[in-house]
Amino acid sequence: MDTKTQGKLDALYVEYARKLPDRIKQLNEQWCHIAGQWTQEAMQDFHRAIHGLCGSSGTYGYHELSVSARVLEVYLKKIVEDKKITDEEILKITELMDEMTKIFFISSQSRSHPVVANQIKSMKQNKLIYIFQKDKKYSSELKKNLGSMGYDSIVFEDVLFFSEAIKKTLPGLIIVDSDYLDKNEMTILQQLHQQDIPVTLFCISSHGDLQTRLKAIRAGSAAFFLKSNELYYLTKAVDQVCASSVSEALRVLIVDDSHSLAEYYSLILQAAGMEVCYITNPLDVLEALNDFRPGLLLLDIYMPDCSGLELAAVLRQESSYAGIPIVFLSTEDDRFKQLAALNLGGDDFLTKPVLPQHLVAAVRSRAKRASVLSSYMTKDSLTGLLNHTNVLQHLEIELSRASRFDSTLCFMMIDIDHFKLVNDTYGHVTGDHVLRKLSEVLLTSLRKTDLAGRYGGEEFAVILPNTTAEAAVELCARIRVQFSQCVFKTEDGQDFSVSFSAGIAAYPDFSDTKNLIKSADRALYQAKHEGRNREKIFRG
Ligand code: GH3
Ligand code: MG
Ligand code: MG
Repeated sequence: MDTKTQGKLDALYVEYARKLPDRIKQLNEQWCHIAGQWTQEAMQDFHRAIHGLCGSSGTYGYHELSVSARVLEVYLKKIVEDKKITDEEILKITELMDEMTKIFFISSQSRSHPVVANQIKSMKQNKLIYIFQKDKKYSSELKKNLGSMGYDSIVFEDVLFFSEAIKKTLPGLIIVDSDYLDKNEMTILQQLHQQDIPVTLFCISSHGDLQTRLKAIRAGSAAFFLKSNELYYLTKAVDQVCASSVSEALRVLIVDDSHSLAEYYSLILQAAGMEVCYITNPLDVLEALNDFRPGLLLLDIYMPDCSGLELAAVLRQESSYAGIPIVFLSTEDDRFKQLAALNLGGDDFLTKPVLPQHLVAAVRSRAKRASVLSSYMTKDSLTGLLNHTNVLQHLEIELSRASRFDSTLCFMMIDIDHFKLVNDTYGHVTGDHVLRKLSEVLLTSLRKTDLAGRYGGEEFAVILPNTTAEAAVELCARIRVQFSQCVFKTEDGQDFSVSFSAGIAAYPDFSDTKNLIKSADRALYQAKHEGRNREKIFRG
């Protein structure tokens, strides 16, 4: 973790410690007031305050205080639910308050400053891949492919070098040929697993029989690939596991009414390489979801105005947010409440105080699973780009954002020239290659915020937020030239290349999706009409 993040974390600790004595004092005053003049509302506020103290004090290293606040919190919860209080209960709470205050004064001297820096350092995405493979031709091809996607890989043929390397640097992924699974290497891999070392294992093999597949499973392999299949599928899967430079950093939206905790969590997640935005008012969530487009929501349960559970229920009823994973974060350790939270559409439940490494691991694993699942639903299976429906959905979202921020946006339709001829001359399989190549060129040429989709058979759509018509034309021309320079090979070794035509329309020239699409389509038609291999813009 960089020193800047550590500095900010330190500042949060100092600030928390500075305010804590006052906070304890205020809680005592609050309780004195309630004991003298009981109301249900005042009791709810008090319960919430103790609940907040319980979560935050644990996070900032006041463990004893957190434990004693938890005891008080559980007691208060029952009273809030009963909506009445007896004299004995008042006495008991006074006793628990005194106990907690005493513990605070005794334990604050010995507070442990959690070591955050080192724990998080190892949580960054690991882009190193070890390949265990004897077939030099295959491994060099694989290495090249992975390299083009931003991964470093090292090829091993010998177990000695491999076990030495593993001791020095852990890779993010190991790709092993099934030929190795009978020998010593297997033991090394099993040891990794037994030590709970988070390295994913992929198995590649020349044989797809059940015995080989079982061997792979027993070695802990997460996926199995036939070497005769195209490398495309393997590298795609690698990318899904390791998240490449092309795919966006994980975006997490935190909703927690405590400023200090929300900031603390965001620093931890940022240090682990994620993009984070937090809000402290749950009523701002829809706006934040729209503007920030998170891949995961970290939701505190107890908040004034609207609880995390209610918020989750609302989001689950809205189809555009139904797929977003939710991780609940709360001091709630009541199993039934947790189950209710999961029932309401939560994907996981973390109990405060959460250790930084648990927070990062939970967020990452939930987000990864959701993105694999949703990629099956939202992505085109041949190219991995957005599918037709999703292009339309995203265009809608981006347009409304552009209009709110008074910004520009371009929509681009791309259609491959004479593609029917490519299929007829070289075959459908070669045609599919061309489609995948175009999607690859698109993905590598676009910015993180741009969106590319397969609009139809050999038609592609690109959404370019924050882009003027002139810039879009320039970008399109660059992509077009790059694509037309790609050389394809037929099965009998013949070389050929392919071009495309494109139509562009811009917001605010056209202000709704329907007109934007229609105008881009018209421009495309014009480009075809004028001789293909060109881009046109429709100005109305
Ligand atoms: P133009 O330059 O006017 O666009 O001519 P074209 O031949 O590209 O246009 P047309 O719309 O007549 O043909 C599109 C072809 O795209 C027909 C169809 O077989 C092919 N196609 C559509 N989807 C796929 C696919 O998934 N794989 C392959 N290989 N071909 C596809
Ligand atoms: Mg077409
Ligand atoms: Mg075409």
